[in-house]
Amino acid sequence: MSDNGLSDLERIKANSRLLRGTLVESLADPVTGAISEDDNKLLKFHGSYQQDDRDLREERRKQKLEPAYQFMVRARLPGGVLSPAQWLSFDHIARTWANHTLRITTRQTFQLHGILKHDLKRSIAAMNEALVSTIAACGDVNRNVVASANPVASPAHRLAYRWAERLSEHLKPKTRAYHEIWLNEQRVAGGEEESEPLYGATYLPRKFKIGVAVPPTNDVDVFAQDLGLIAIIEHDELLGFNIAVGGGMGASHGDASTYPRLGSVLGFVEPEQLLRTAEAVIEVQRDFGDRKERKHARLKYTIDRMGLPAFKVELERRLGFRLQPSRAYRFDHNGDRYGWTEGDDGRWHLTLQIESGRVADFPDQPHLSGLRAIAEIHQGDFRMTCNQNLIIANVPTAQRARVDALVTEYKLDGYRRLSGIRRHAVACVALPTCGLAMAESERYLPQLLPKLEALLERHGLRDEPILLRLSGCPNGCSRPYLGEIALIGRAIGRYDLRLGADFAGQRLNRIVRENIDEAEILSELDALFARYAIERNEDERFGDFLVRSGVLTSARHPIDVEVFA
Ligand code: SRM
Ligand code: SF4
Repeated sequence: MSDNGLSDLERIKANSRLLRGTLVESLADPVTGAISEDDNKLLKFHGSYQQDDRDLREERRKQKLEPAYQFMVRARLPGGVLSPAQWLSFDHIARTWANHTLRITTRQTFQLHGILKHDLKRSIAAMNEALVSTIAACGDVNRNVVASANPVASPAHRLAYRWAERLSEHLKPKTRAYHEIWLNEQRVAGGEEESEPLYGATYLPRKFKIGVAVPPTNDVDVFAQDLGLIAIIEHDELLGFNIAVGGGMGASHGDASTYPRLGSVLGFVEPEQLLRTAEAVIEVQRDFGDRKERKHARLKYTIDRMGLPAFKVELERRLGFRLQPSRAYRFDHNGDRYGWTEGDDGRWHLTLQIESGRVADFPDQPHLSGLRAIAEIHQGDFRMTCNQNLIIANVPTAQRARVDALVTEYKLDGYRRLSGIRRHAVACVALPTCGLAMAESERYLPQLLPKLEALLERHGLRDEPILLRLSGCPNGCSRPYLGEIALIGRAIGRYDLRLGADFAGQRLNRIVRENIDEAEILSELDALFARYAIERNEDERFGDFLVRSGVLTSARHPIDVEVFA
């Protein structure tokens, strides 16, 4: 903490000359594979994290070597859309400088892992050559704006996606630091006068996330966003958006002052009011957010401290207009629809399941090569989903058979045989790259799923859709507090079991058992599956059953979406 009580990061941001710090010097230092601690923090704003391979940590320590430093790079792809040419560029970067995998994230973009310091600049430059930036993919700014992954069911869906793109662009930091550091832009005379009109020199107190959902699909988990936008569409016309504020997942074990929170629906705005409304929400957070304690700095805590009515008054004061009452909407599901669907314009979209979003050449499953082969012939685009899956989108009818043949050849056709729980399983990255992981997640999912499937099968529930979310720690990158079943890592092999969210992302789950191992998890779930199979009402989802049947007791914080207006 600095002398004035502000968090250290506030000092680093203030002294950074709009995110420059000494990144150029740190990157050039040949003595270490790492960069300086302060630059490390600034690097996030540029879309990259310094990590080290945790599988190798102990061995390298014994050998008195520095940790195996490497960098993760996250792209900024609003709405998760990229062209085949861009796919091929990412594929090339992954195979040349990263760990030969592409990782689709829960915010529908790519992460590349395992890039060494001396390859970082050329990797980021190569992404920019493909017209994809990484600026503000991480850091205390507005991040990649997510949008429902099928924006082509009607012209209004297409418009909702365009708004995600516009928001992302509009709220981007204005500093030229990124261009200077990664793209060799020369600093222009008078550059000292450069400013950040929206963010100011210290940017936001914490990360900020926006998502656009198109009911009835809540595939983006709109209530987990700092600013959730619910598209209101009538007769194929986009009327505007309900806005939900203060969603967020992150919490810390054993600290009740941190908690997941669902966004509160505050009102409705018309499309032409949207950019200004998003800016004003960000301004309130910028000016009222906690800059002393980063644990309490997200918008959700700002709102809970101010109170929702006071937050709304402050927001409307800045806007100079009143929000309209929120409009009726209905979400009925989360998750992705696998297989082929036809768009309004006669083009086709194929949703593939990508387990934990990891695109790699696995033994017997050459997915990275397969998607490269598809990108080479594909005439439409690719769309990543917030459930870490992939849509081969906008395929002309004449090309469907060709795509299908490649999907089969490269064993990307697993989506045809998925159990209900596998269709809806999401796991965060966790070990070995995530520095905050307490337990396995992505690497545990393939072991856990067959065991859960065996239990479900035994109770006749194989095809029952159930939202399963795994996170290696309580930060909640797989949005586990919205899982009908969720495991949250405590230590290697040990998890908190949470149950009872709904299927549409509108109710948080509750903690049922703390710090248990796999045997206890399976035995707990076995008993509940048995009851569910016998006692459920027709079409009743697992999470809803657990709540109705009284299996779950009450929660500390509100667990349902609050509609304030
Ligand atoms: Fe996350 C931190 C991975 C979505 C909440 N997240 C991290 C870091 C960068 C670890 C770190 O700080 O050192 C992880 C890097 C792991 C690695 O090795 O790649 C990481 N988060 C991810 C991804 C890749 C998970 C995935 O498996 O797909 C997702 C990337 C999203 C993107 O493309 O931008 C990812 N993270 C999320 C989400 C889900 C979402 O946004 O919809 C959340 C919960 C929503 C929220 O923000 O409240 C989330 N990540 C966090 C937090 C907790 C924030 C908080 O308010 O407490 C942290 C830790 C932090 O910020 O201090 C974190
Ligand atoms: Fe890492 Fe925790 Fe996020 Fe998983 S939930 S990626 S373990 S920070």
